[in-house]
Amino acid sequence: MEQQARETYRALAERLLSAGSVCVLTGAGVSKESGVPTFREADGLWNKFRPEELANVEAFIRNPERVWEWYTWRRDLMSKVSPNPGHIALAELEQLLKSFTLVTQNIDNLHREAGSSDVVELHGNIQRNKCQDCKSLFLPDDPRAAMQFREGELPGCPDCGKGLLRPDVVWFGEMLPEAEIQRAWSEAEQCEIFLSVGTSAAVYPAAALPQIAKAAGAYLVEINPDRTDLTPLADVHLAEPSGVALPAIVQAIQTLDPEN
Ligand code: BJW
Repeated sequence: MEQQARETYRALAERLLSAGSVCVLTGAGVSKESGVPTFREADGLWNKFRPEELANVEAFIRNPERVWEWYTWRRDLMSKVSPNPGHIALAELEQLLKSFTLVTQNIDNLHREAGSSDVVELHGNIQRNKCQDCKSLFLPDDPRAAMQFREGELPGCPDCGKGLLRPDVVWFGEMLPEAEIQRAWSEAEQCEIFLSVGTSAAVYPAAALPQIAKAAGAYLVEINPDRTDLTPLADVHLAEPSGVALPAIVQAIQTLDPEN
């Protein structure tokens, strides 16, 4: 690492160690190095598939088989990948810092698999199902529910007996889970440092969180190899993959504070 980059990471490590509270928002870019595709990059999902046919309720009502086929493919893909050094570094930061909140837009469960114990999932989790009608939730190991879609066999809700099960993810036009968005909002408002990592910051309300943090006086750090609409607002833009930048931050903290 060059001297100037080393100095940037050292200065950030000092700020993080002395901060009262740190809030991190992650997006699809954090899981890219694990092999999970992003959405809006040239090779992203929304350049191959139409969100209006797959990620909204009307599409599910019109053609549940098509939506289930797509989510079964993605569930299968996500079940085969592992956390990368970026996920692991975030789990380490939870241990190293005084007060640390991890908010994610990702549905892939990789933050938990990496060891993060407290993850605020804004867009749900692909491992769970929920009933489209009565909203009952079903965990992957629930013995009552036929959790998987098989061709010609749409899973029905064992609670209400009427609705279709669907993946417990947030589609366009749907509200985010109330407790999660409220917690993320209040952490963004009161944190001293906000890190926006691997997200295009294009989808609201998640994209408002770094803006809220900055407006409330937080030091804003963006980690993304590319520029986004957020970049001009950021106090520091680390133009690196998160699997490089986040472990470098952890290493800089450990160098400053060898007890950890
Ligand atoms: C790396 C990297 C590496 C690459 N390291 N980085 C007009 C204005 C404002 C808002 C709206 C509007 N029209 C409609 C809306 C609302 C809408 C919205 O925001 N739309 C925008 C697109 C304009 N939002 C909603 O509908 C939300 N609900 C809502 O607002 O409710 C209130 C309401 C109710 C009724 C009517 C209207 C409003 C719900 C949003 C749900 C989003 N759902 C998805 C799918 C989830 C399930 C699934 O996965 O199938 O969530 S869409 C998709 O986008 C997914 C993601 O979580 C989300 C964000 O994407 P993310 O994570 O930022 O990924 P990318 O691909 O965009 O970016 C990746 C980044 O990584 C890139 O920048 C790379 O450079 C970077 N990168 N490698 C670090 N190694």
